[in-house]
Amino acid sequence: MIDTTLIEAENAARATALDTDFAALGEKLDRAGIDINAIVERARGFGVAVPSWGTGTGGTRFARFPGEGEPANIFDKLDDCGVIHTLTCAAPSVSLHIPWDKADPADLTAKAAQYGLSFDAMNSNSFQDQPDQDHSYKFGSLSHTDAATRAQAVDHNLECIEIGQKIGSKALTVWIGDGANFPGQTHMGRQFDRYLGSMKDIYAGLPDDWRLFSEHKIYEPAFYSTVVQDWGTSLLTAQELGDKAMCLVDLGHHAPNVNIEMIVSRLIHAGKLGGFHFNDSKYGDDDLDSGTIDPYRLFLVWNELVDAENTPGLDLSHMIDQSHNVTDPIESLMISCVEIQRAFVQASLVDRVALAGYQDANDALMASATLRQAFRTDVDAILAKARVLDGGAIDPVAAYRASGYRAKVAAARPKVSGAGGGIV
Ligand SMILES: [Mn+2]
Repeated sequence: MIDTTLIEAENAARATALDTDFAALGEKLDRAGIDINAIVERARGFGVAVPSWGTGTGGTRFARFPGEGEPANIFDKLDDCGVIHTLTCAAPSVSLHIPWDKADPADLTAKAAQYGLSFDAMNSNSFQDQPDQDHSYKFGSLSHTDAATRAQAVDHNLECIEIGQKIGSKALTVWIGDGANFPGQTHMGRQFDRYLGSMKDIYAGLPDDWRLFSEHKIYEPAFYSTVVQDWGTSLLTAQELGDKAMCLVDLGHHAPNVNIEMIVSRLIHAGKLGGFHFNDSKYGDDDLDSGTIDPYRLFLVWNELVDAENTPGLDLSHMIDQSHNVTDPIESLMISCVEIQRAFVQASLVDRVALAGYQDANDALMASATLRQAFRTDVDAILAKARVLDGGAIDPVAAYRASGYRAKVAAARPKVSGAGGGIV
């Protein structure tokens, strides 16, 4: 979908500047005892999964303004994911949402293979009703008071596992919209017990080499209480289910100012951190592009992850979960991949021996300065070099715009209606 000669031409125009910047950064890092090429290799080994639903324009509770050439189906979405990975070389997998992305598994794997893509965690959907389903999720799904509704939601999750097995996925993420809008509407204890019962039924159908991710969220669509409202409930769930059950942290699913990096540290301690949904937010679950609102928070999360990367058994799924309302989703996702990779690389520059010394000596000033020194390091040249070595673009957005991809697919894909709201 993106011509390699175009990438080469775009890179040629930027090669000299990159070499100059790379050499200067290499010298600077060398003075700190860091081999820049080793960091480039770390950057090259980094990957984050793109959410299939993120390739379309999202929306708010009020409206959705569709863009030109939006993907009409999962195969269009995979084409868009292929563009993102081709240019950034940092998005080698895709996370699917069922039933939105339901298709013949053989066709899915064939399409993904065209771009060297694989499939990360499957996402189930019991927060909206499908046209052909018997029981409504208006008052809940896995925690519904009605056993038949719960069974329907369990069966849907088992179907997601079945589809995932055919396309090489190894995990299921469960996020439910269940909760309450009013005090007294539900019995919070009995509702949680029903949820756990349903999760146990799903867990019983989980293959041995799979993991089940429990994703917490403080509010929305329920505005008084949600069943899995925070990492404590998520941890309780994962611990009660068993070894294959882990917690997934979505950066936007907390109250403002919550110390998410500390949650990360605690879940690592418990051996229950399984995955991430990256995004950024100002107020709530804003699903804004990663690293665009609070890049330091993203860095601090990565600081914990890099610090713990040699922890036995720690195997994280890195995924994006964003909604793009006013930008071209491909551009937003490319920028997000690069910003998440940037935070990972910056966290890799932290002098951990020095930091531990300052911490042990209670030198608060130098400890925090050690972190900020890594965060302030401009690693653009490392990220660009990593992309070039893997055939990607020095400037992914510029190359994408030069390719005219969006105009090309706009001519081929049907126009999508903007009617109705729609958070995705
Ligand atoms: Mn999420």
